[in-house]
Amino acid sequence: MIYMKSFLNVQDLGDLRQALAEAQEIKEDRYKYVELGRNKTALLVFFNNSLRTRLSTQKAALNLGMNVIVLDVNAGAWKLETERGVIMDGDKSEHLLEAIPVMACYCDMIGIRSFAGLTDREYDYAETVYNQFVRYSGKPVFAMETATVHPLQAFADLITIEENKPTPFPSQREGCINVAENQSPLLSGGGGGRPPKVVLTWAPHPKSLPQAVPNSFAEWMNAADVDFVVTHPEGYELDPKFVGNARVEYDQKKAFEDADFIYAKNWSCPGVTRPEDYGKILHDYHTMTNWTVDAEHMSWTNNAKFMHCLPVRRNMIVTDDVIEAPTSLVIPEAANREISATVVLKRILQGI
Ligand code: AN0
Ligand code: CP
Repeated sequence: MIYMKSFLNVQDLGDLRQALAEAQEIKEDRYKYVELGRNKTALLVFFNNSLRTRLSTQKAALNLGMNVIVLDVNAGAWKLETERGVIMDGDKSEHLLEAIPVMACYCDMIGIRSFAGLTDREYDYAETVYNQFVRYSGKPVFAMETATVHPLQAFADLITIEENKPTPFPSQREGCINVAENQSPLLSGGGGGRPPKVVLTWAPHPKSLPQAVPNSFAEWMNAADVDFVVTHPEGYELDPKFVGNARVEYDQKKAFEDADFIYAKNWSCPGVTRPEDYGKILHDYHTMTNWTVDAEHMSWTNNAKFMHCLPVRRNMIVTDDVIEAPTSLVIPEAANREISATVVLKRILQGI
């Protein structure tokens, strides 16, 4: 069992099968550890908007018997300066370097949502804001989407894929001797059928969005037992730190062939192959609508399930019919955010 002081990357959770077993345990009884968090307080700090992360992480803390404080930095707190050395004569009244140790006085762990600025790649990819919380709070810290990662989302996505992957083909099942009859759905299939084919596809969007969701999704899929393919227009190559040796296929149709899961997401230029364009939209989105996931795209797949982390812009990322189809997993995926957060906060509590 790995006790966590920081939750940012997939390695922070240790063995993924163990983590999935814990997710299954929480799913069977989400209040199993309700005594663990008694008189412990989680502080959730939001520098950016949120619906799912805000609600599911609060619910997770309540499942564990904790108290929760939510701080919306832009709605009532002093505006915070995050860079050291600046003369603070603008609209920012307080520096993060005082605010962090003060916030840490009132809680036992801190969750942080702080999106990429998308102007300074080095600043974003150094996780400058998150790391200041780690360094100056002295408390366990976890990411609720930081500049480059969204691990609570990726963990929920992995749980969702495990729960919905196709059952092994009969011939393979016969040949399989490793899968116990009573094995949990979250862990089944390991010794049996082929790994599911999971495709991360870029899709158009009118605004510049961070790379945190695709970065974490790629990182987690690389660590999981799946056949993982990434597809996007040229110029949107993800950072090698996250995409690793994953297969990249620029032809979206080819990528979709035989897919069991289509995971759609927009992201702005990661600045890997085009450093000067970091954080930018590379083409007018009106010219990229052939990347929108519609019924024809889904017809290229192996009756794939559709996934998106939400919030999603309909008829931009995905058409109404695809997101409303029985093969759409967007709601169970969001529901699993409560499960992933409960496992992560439980691990942190066990280490305090
Ligand atoms: C954010 C993003 O793309 O990172 C949050 C996703 C969970 N999305 C938007 O800002 C629309
Ligand atoms: N998927 C996700 O993190 O949603 P929110 O931005 O609403 O929290």
